[in-house]
Amino acid sequence: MNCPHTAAAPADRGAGTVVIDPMVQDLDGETARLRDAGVLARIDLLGVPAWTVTRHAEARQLLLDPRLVKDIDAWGLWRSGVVTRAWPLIGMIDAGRSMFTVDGAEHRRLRTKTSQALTPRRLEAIRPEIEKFTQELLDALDAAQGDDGVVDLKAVFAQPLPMRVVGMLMGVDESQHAMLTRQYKAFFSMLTPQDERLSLLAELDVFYTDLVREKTARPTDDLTSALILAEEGGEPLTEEEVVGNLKAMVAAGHETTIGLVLNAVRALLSHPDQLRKVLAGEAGWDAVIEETLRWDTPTTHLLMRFATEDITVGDEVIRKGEGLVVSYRAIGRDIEQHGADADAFDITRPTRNRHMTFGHGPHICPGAALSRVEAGIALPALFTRFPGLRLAVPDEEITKLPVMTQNDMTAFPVLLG
Ligand code: STR
Repeated sequence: MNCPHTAAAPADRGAGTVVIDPMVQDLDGETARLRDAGVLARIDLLGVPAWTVTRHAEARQLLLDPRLVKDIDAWGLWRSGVVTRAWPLIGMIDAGRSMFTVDGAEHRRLRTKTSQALTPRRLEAIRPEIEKFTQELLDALDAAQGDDGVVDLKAVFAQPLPMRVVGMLMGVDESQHAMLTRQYKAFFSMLTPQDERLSLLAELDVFYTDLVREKTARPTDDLTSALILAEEGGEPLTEEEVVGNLKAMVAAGHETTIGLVLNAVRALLSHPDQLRKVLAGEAGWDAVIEETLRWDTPTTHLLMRFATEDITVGDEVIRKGEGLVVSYRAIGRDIEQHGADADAFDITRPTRNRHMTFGHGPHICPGAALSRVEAGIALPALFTRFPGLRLAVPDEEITKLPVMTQNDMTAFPVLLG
């Protein structure tokens, strides 16, 4: 078996294995194949075998199961040296010590301040700033129209907005936003050679470590400074832990929200009857946001958890040491959860709020409320300013970036009307 990224050929993957396409040529077809492969399906990630869970109910249960952990040292293929840092997806798992990679009591210690800073109530305080960024970027959209009137909604609007918001929150200066956008684009792209990915991750570590040292010397009112300062009577986070949380926040905070905003715009433009309902006030923007989160999840697959014991799921057993991916896109299309028409975008669907796109259990997305606030400001502002907004190319011509874990478009060319 051809397996270029690993030190040795992995064990037989069996006939039912779904090979995840690094070029993301047919996301809907792949999602359907995963669903057909079973509640628990075997997948191949660039030559590395893993399990994935494709159903809402079972994922919910597994995400609460303490026998599944984030610690990469619990992964048999890693311990045995079959998977190494040469594997292009390693940065999704071996991302440094942070709330993303630790479980149990230590996880609570790492995460509490971040989740407290991101409650709906606390977020009300930054709403005016998000509104201001949004208005500035709408002006930028207007100004960026080419001679043919075409402008890329991704590059000019959907991408910079979440970067500004998470930058403000974490205290990352605006002069660094373009660099970070470039680095994360290369990090996620499967076209980036692995040695380049590893060196850009090392550069980012230097950047974030410098930032944390600067905030340690001169704390401000951002979340990075708050993470550095000890709780009254409590243990402060180590520098490595602050850096880990900071990079997780910046990576997650900007990448996933791009998808949410763009996918919502795309869904509305391709379902004009539903857009009309929203603009007429017959349905809320919150319904658009929740149905988009369910139907076109920003995260396709979340890597990875490892079994510390054998875990039985229906007829299958995840053996101790094996890896489990959560396939959020397939879970959003689960017909048991959302009905036989789960593949249809319908903002009036009764189950639209009952999706699991932000995960479940201890690691549930701490930024969920923030992303809802961002999309809840950006979407109405965009359609109010440009009521004639439309795609500049046929919808079928929109392509996905070669990113295996995120649902990310290359570009989204629009006419502002
Ligand atoms: C990217 C690389 C890095 O330096 C740190 C992290 C940790 C958080 C991860 C992030 C990663 C990739 C995208 C993730 C994010 C948490 C939420 C986000 C997985 C590995 C999602 O897509 C849900």
